[in-house]
Amino acid sequence: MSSTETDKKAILQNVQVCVITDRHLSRGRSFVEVVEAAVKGGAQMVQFRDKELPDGPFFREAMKLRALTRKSGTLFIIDDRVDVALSVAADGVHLGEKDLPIEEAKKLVGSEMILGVSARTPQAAQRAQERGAAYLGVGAIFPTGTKDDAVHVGIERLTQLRPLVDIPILAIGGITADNAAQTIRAGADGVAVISAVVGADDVASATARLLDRVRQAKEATSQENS
Ligand code: TZP
Ligand code: MG
Repeated sequence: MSSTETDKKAILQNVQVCVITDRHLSRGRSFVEVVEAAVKGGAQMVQFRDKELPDGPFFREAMKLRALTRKSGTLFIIDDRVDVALSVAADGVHLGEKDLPIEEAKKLVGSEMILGVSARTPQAAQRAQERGAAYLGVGAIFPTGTKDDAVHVGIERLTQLRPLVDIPILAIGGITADNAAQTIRAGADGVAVISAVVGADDVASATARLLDRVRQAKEATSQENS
């Protein structure tokens, strides 16, 4: 394993907050502005997600975000687009049910790139891990208006999936600073959020507040378990 690969995997084990972009919820702020603020607030992972930009503009935006996340040492993940993840040398790519199958993506990206996979069921979670997923996104934990086709699975799903895999689980869907601790207590290692952060008045403070809640909950859970 190269040292960058080791660093990447080490950061991944400790991701507490992943901020995901959304053009419609950003209140006119650019992707760069939102991501800069999220990084300032302490997000350890950023996912560039946009379902509308054509290839060229998506690539150029991804290049800008790659440059700034490289400077801060923040993990940079691209949603859906394996090709763009490769061309901008992202740290990883996130795949959902309707995206390229994990084993096909793995053939393209090799072992250096982090593969994040959305999983809702025990079968999907175990399969994803077996096929090389490095982390899971599990949700929607709470109801959300951000993703039209999100299925609300409830917080118990985290407790059900936790013992089945040993890769990090990021809870997603309707997560806020007020309910984030519950997801950690239920078994998540960290949270992935859109509206609670990118739609906030102050993106950096919203990120920092969320991070604080996750950190406290993780400390409390690890003390209880020791
Ligand atoms: N996948 C499952 S729920 C969701 C995604 C992308 C939306 C999360 O957005 P929010 O605003 O944090 O609920
Ligand atoms: Mg997808």
